Amino acid sequence: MAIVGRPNVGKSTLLNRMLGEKIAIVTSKPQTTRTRILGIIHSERYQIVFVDTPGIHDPKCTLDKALVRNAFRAVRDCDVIVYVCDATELNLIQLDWDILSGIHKRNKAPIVVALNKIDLNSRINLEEIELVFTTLLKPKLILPISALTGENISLLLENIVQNLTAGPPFYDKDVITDQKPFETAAETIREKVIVSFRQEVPYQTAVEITLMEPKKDNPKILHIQADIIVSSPGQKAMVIGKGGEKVKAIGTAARKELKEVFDTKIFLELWVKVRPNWFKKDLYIKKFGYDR
Ligand SMILES: Nc1nc2c(ncn2[C@@H]2O[C@H](COP(=O)(O)OP(=O)(O)O)[C@@H](O)[C@H]2O)c(=O)[nH]1
Ligand SMILES: [Mg+2]
Repeated sequence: MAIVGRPNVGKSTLLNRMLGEKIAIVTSKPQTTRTRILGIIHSERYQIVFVDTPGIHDPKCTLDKALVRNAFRAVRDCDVIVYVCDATELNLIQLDWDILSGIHKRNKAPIVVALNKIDLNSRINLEEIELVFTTLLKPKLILPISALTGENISLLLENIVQNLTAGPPFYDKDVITDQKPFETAAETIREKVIVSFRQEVPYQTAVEITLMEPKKDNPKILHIQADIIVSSPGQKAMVIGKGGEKVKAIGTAARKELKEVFDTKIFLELWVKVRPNWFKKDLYIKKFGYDR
């Protein structure tokens, strides 16, 4: 089943909430998620494979196009679609409807609409929203939820389970994501960069892990080397900061979280590198793993 919707509506938060673990990075900025991320829920009765997707929007550059492509790819082969909209942005509901129609053309799987962030807007007129969606598509359910507080999440999960098609389990019980350790490391570092900056830096940053192995002289410590890729010398100066302050803070925050994630001491080395306009170049988008 796939989680889709516009950027910043709370898709990754919902995935993490349903899994009870942080799999996908979450920030307050749109276009944080770049690839499809799998999360797997195991229970006695079922196994649900969730796909978190980048937000669907009007793509402006090569990277954006790849992100929207990744989202639609995930939609193509799933058996339930959870469409997330934002209860604080109901003025954009027409846009949601357009996207949902586009999805429906690609896949006729049952649709569950999750109206997220109701903790911020409890005075919604559900009937009005139902009217917008049911004129053409017939969603199985429109459910107000809060991914942040957990409201109605178990109800949502129940409805998803009811609409799943039965099949043999695909994954072992201890597998909860298809993200590889080096990808998790790169995403964790990228999250720390994104939250440290406004405007262009977050969208024009990539993280590439260049080394990840137990330290030679002390195998209990995981040695991670990563390049923070930016698209201009100005951005490089910003990410490094005065006297290296900024990159140091990013490193500290990332190391702290990576220690929890990998449950071991981390030796983290960060390098800031410029690849002019990398986000407009297919070669780099592929190299950094953002087109899949
Ligand atoms: N108040 C509130 N904020 C939320 C909720 N769900 C997500 N957010 C916030 O919305 C922002 C975007 O969330 P994210 O999961 O990254 O959105 P995505 O781009 O759709 O994956 C973050 O700042 C989240 O903390 C919710 O139910 N209530
Ligand atoms: Mg996301």
